[in-house]
Amino acid sequence: RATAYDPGPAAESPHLRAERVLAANWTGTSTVPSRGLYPHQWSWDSAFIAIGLRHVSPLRAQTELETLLAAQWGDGRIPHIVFNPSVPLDAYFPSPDFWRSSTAGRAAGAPRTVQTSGIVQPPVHALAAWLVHCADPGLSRARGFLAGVYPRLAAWHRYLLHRRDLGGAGLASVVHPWEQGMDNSPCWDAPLARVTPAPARSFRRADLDHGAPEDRPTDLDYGRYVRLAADYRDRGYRDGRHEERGAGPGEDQDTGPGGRRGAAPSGGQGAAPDGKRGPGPDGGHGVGVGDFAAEDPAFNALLIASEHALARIARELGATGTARHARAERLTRVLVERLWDPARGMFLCRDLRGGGPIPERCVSGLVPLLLPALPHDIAAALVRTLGGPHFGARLVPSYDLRGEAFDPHRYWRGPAWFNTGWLLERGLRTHGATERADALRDAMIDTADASGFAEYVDPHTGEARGATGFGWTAALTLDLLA
Ligand code: 9WN
Repeated sequence: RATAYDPGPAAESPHLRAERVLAANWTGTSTVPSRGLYPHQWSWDSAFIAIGLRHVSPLRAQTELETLLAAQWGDGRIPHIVFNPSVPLDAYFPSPDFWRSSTAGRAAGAPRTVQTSGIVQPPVHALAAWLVHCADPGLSRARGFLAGVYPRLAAWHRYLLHRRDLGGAGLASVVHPWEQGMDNSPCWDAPLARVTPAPARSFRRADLDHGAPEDRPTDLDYGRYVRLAADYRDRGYRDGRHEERGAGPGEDQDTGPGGRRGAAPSGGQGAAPDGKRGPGPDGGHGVGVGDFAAEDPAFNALLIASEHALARIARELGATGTARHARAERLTRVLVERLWDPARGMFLCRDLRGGGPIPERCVSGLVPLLLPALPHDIAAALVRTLGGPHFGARLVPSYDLRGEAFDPHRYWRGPAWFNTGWLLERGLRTHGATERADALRDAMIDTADASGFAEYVDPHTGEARGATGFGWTAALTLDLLA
């Protein structure tokens, strides 16, 4: 009932509605992406959620990241899902009994007490940690937030840059479409076509209890996701190329006070004595190597952005951060050399299992706009591509508006998502396209609120698809409003 102090719904703002979503999705130690569809903690969701949550409660935002990092594996990987033991097993597939992290992942240092998946997601975490710190440096220092997370974030980057350098050029690879986070993107159609799907009767898709089949990946996609994940699990979550020789170079000087190198749970990552990388691309099927391996521009751009953030964190902790900034700049150059496609004016994914560059325009190929050290001509080309015929909608589609596989409703095959929109808004601002950034920000705030904070929307009409009350949509709206 309205009182003098409660003026009622008319006075409610998008800010309050977004806050309410985050409150409803908060479990006490972290935030679920969606109460129905995704009832556990997801890795890159938590990073985006923390970025928004810092405007509501810096303490909750710090806790969000600390909870995730507490489930880190000994080899440095941050698992893509941390399971909530009080949620029934059949609420989400694949469940902990599929991943079997504490047994199958033992050699890789999976935690014993918490159940997780064994794959990873894009490394937004150091960027999130830095932004969360900046929201309330006093609280952060009083709690020792950065000193606590720094060694784990450093071990995470080390894992990606060494164990996951499957192409040998210095970039991190993903070994499953779920790792890149844009599961059924048309970029993955060709590499996935080589994967023999697990039989449909061997698993039950819990996602279809909550999502419309036409908004979700197909059964055939799922068969392939299951096959790849089961194969990786059955290899003990080992990462191939670098496994036998240990994870490489000693470039992590910026540990900062209290930042012990390799302070993540032990997993035996000895540095290669010579500090050099292994031989060039082998396109290979060496020991412990699976059927899917790819270099993705968004995954690597986020790693680079996070490496810049880690440099700032190191500086705050008393080190110089110089080596990390230099590494981020070097990786930016490698990203351009390896994945830039001048003809299309965007970055492409690279299929490491023999296919080379993947000639599909996916939103992932625009995300490097985020990087401050991107050469000017490349940033300018990306801005043009973003406004051109392939991506020029009010909200940025996840895939080429003119592409053969474009579908405005199906997940990562066309709908606009708010995390990629948020990254591109930052990218436009970073490279001086302020009006474009403002227009995108306004469109995202309006659509997020009007759609009930949808998981994704039709890029033309803004119509809600997937889940509503979605964590990162609400969180990033709060950040855009701040
Ligand atoms: C598999 C949680 C996650 C996001 C991903 C998104 C979707 C999961 C699924 O949901 O993936 O990880 O079950 O479809 O594609 O980006 O992190 O929100």
